[in-house]
Amino acid sequence: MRLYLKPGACSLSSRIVLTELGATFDAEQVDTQAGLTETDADYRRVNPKGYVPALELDDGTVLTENPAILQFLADTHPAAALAPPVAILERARLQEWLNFTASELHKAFSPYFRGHPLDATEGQQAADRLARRVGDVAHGLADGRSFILGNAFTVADAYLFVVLNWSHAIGFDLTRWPRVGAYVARIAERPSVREALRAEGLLAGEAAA
Ligand SMILES: N[C@@H](CCC(=O)N[C@@H](CS)C(=O)NCC(=O)O)C(=O)O
Repeated sequence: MRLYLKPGACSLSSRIVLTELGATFDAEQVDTQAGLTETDADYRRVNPKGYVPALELDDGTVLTENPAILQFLADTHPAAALAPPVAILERARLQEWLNFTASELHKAFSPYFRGHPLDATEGQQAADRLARRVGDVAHGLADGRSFILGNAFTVADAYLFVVLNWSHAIGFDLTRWPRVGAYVARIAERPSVREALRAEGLLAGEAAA
C-alpha cells in the first residue's frame, strides 16, 4: 500500500491507523499546490480531487476520503478491532463521529488554513464556530470515557485526534474543555500516534524519521 500525505494534515489519521495495524506501507508526500508528489509524479493522476489522503492498494486501486480509508483499513484488519462490526448501532456511532469530524470539525478549522490572516470579524466568527464544534466533542466525552466510542481506541479517535491537535498549530486554547484537552493529550501518548507523529517530524524536539 502507498499512502499519499502531507505532514500533519488529515492524512496523518490514516498513517496512525496503518501504524496501529503494523501494516507495511510506503508514504509519499504530496505538494497539493503544485499537484506533484515527492517523486515528481502528477498527483492528479492518483487523485483527481487533488487533496490528501489517498491510499493506493497493491493492485493500483486508489481509495480517497478519510472516513472511507479509515473504515477500509479497519474492516480489512478485523483482528485489531478498530471499528465495530457493520450493522450494529455502534458502527453507526463510529460513522456519526467520522462524519462529524470530516464535515463539521475539520471544516471549522479551514478558515485558519486559508493562507491569509483573518480580520477581526472573520476571526471571531471562525473562533465561535470552532468553539461550538469543540463543545460537541466535549459533550461526547462528558461521561468520562477514554475514547470517543467508549473504552476502546477506534479509527474515529485517530481522525478526531489529528483534527483537534491542529488547535496547537493555530493557537486555539482548549482549556475551556478540560476533557477534550485531556483526550488529545491521552491519544498523543499512544505508541502508534507517537510513531506517526515522529515520522512526520511532529514530535516536539525530534526531527523527522
Ligand atoms: N473530503 C476530504 C478532505 C481532505 C482534505 O481536506 N485534505 C486537505 C488536508 S487536511 C488537503 O489536502 N488540502 C489541500 C491542500 O492542503 O492544498 C477527506 O475527507 O479526505
